[in-house]
Amino acid sequence: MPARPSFAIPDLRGPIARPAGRRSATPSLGQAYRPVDGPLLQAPGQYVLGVLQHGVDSDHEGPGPVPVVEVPACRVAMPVLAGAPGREVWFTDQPVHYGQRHGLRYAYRDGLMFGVVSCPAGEPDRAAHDAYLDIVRLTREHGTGPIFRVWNFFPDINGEQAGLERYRRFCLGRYEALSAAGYRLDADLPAASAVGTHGGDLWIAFLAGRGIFAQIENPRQVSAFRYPPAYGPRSPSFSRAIRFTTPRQDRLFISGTASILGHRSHGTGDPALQCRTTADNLQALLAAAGADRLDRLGERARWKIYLRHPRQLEPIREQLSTLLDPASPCLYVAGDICRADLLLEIEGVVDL
Ligand code: 3EB
Repeated sequence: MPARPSFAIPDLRGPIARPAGRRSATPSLGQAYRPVDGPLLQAPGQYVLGVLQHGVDSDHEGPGPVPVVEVPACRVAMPVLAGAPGREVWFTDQPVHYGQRHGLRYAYRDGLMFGVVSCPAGEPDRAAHDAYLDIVRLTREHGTGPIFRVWNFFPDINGEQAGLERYRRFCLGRYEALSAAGYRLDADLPAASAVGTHGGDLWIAFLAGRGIFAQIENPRQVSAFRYPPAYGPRSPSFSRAIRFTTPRQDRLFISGTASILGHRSHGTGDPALQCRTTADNLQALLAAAGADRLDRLGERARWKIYLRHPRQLEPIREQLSTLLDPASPCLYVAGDICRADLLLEIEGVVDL
């Protein structure tokens, strides 16, 4: 089991891209769950940054349902189970430039970037390391702010490989890349989700932008970047939530949140207890961010719920309908949570 990765680690230390000079205000950022077979945009004056597409059988399948070729789209094999339509669209209020570089597809406008990268997932540590370095390079070249929200998807996340769980290998590569890039654990880490798919490549989607960032940790949970070594040779490099503030908006990006108290999984084998604990964790995080209560956020919140066992959909959905505000859109998808004993994980975006 390597405590260190087998690859060379370049030194990318330096400021997290804050170039001098006059700049335009960061454009506004919008998010919506849209039907897979309908138009991407909802209204005039909206411009698509990118798409997180659930509910495809494989990322190698056919031309697929994303109609606009240059739009960065993360297409992952995670069946849509219920709730809101299965295509998460990120958009802005200014026309964007679409580009492609080192296998990354991105959309960029005035310091704001959404991007997607995929690569073979055979060695998750190396794949994560290289993908994160490419993302850091691209954002620095464009002078965006830091990466503040990341989605990580790859197959067989709980499988063992040469004596180390694939998720822990992924964490190793991500840690080495972000620390080489000068991201400080207790200040700069993005909000994240890391979920297992049913096949295909490693997919990483990210948002980076210029604005004011606040890292928010959960008082009920040990920060993931401080988990003890029992959970892997390098701890998971993410913040529990990032508050992103620009002159035009104030948003809370909530990482995948699960039934963990301190650093321990809680309610192993008990989906009802895991639901309550996860909701309590979300509630504590919202309180730490000064947000309203979970059960009265209405359309100011949008949630995505990852379920390990699709057969547990109905009881979990029924229970969450009493814990989350029914007016908050919820998308349920199938995915493997990155600890083998966890049954669900909930991520969200909240307008403050
Ligand atoms: C946890 O809290 C549960 O490795 O990026 C949730 C969100 C989890 C993100 C990640 C992992 C990650 O440790 C798992």
